[in-house]
Amino acid sequence: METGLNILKLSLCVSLVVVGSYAQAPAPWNPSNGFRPGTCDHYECPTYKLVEAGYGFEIRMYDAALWISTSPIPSLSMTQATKTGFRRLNRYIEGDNKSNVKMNMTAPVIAQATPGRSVYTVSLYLPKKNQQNPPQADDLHVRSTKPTYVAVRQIGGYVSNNVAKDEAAALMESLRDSNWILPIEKSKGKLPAYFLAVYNPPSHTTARVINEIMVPFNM
Ligand SMILES: *[C@@H]1O[C@H](CO)[C@@H](O)[C@H](O)[C@H]1NC(C)=O
Ligand SMILES: CC(=O)N[C@H]1CO[C@H](CO)[C@@H](O)[C@@H]1O
Repeated sequence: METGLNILKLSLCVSLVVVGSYAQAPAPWNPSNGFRPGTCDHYECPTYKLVEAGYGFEIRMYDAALWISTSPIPSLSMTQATKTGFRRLNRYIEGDNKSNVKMNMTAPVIAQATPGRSVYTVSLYLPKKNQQNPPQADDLHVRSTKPTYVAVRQIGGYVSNNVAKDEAAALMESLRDSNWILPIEKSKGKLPAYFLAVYNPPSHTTARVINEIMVPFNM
């Protein structure tokens, strides 16, 4: 009896470990439905044209945009750095800036990994209304981006550092046989390896979690 119970406990443990590791593995390559993240129905998001809804990936062409960015945040965890950065950007949006201007919250919050270093830059899209004259802040930078191609993979659930890395690898794998892989490979080194885009603010616990891995590239 005692032994039977222990075996039961052990098999329960093993199956939990197996379920746990399945939950970490990237989802299979489903055909992209080309839908915009739902958060963008309620918050202003950077605009783009859908170029291709592929199998496991989406190619988008983002319009030129203006962003407010933190300085590089040293952290061992991309998720932690994103939270720290978001807190500062949220204060900026709420009026903690040199012009004391309050803005509307936007989405997504974007974390950019720096290859080979444990530092992350966290950025938030500036509302169109405030792009003409973005308020300055001592410790934040206004950055502009040119129109950019981006390969995207949508992911649900909590994103740890390892999930972000695995999903970025899965995105690249799904692009392997497409015409996009050549320009992506050619852009490597000139552009950051990947971004993590987080669409639901930390205060939204009920909304379905959608995050995106983004690989920018030039044509
Ligand atoms: C926020 O967005 C609403 C709706 O678009 C707009 O009416 C309002 O003026 C905006 N507020 C600010 C502070 O920009
Ligand atoms: C970081 C920064 O510049 N913060 C300023 C933003 O605006 C408020 C209100 O004017 C100032 O008190 C902050 O110092």
